[in-house]
Amino acid sequence: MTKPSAIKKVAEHLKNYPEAKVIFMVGAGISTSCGIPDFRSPETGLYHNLAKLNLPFAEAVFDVDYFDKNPQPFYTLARELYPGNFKPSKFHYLMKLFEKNNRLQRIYTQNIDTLEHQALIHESYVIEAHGSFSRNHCIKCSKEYPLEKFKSKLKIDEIDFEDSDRTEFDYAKCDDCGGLVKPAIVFFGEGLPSRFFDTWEEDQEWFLNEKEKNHLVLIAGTSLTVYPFASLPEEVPSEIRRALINKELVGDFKTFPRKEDIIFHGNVDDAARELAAELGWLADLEALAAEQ
Ligand code: CNA
Repeated sequence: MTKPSAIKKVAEHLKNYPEAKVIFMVGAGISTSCGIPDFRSPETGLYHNLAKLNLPFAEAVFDVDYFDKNPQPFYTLARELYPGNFKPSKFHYLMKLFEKNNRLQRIYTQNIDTLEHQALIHESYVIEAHGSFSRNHCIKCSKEYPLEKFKSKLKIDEIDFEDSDRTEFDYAKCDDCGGLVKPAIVFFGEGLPSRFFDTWEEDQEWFLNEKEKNHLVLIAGTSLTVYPFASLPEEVPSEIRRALINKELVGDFKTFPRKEDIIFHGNVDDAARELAAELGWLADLEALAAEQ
């Protein structure tokens, strides 16, 4: 008898426990098929491509002090990543189907591309742990800066992808104090939104109060290297089953694997198709992907 594939195991769990819901914890790997590079994939990752921006170190693009001195690399990157340029992946639509079928508890995302929103997942389910482009503030006095005005500074309509690192920008500056303005994306050294911590606390209690329902945590498309997000999987109570869908083995799945962990080594969209098929949602998945 052949062993069931990892995705079949996830499907079996969800079929065996019809009241079980899923908490997703996701990262840049669920958006690479949309054309948005992740950070760390060799050759194609953003950090590889940032070399052309002459940064002193790759992470400087998300460093407030560096941004204050030279906002050009962040503007270049923000213009490429800005919401509206990309469509959700099959994996985003799979998460939408978990919502539609009343099997979704939460999505913790490290992504700043707002593709969960574009896949029409209700905002109450989505925790944008690293912020988003939906608001902008002065880095000196915190005064809010109008969204459309900031977008116009990025010159999104004038993208010349051939020469995207050469554009001179007219940087957005605060009307009150003249400080530089940046989107509400969490830079290195900045705190995560309080909603991230508050909701995770609630969800941990929810797990414990409803243990017998056998809820599931599904972690996908992340290298689990950016903290505190990367510690979420190890904080999942030991009674709750975890599954990893990723091209490589990462984080707590590597260092402290649990006996019941389910590991799918591969592409998130392939996993999405297989899981949708197992759960009888494939036609819905194809329809959602075709709509956009
Ligand atoms: P990362 O460190 O780049 O890791 C991505 C992980 O996903 C790696 O383990 C890859 O092997 C894996 N992966 C990539 N593509 C696929 C695929 N198609 N199928 C399966 N696995 C895949 O990214 P993390 O999200 O872990 O790092 C956190 C950073 C990345 C956050 O601060 C984000 O803001 C930041 N980021 C976000 C975006 C976005 O919003 N789309 C893009 C790039 C970086």
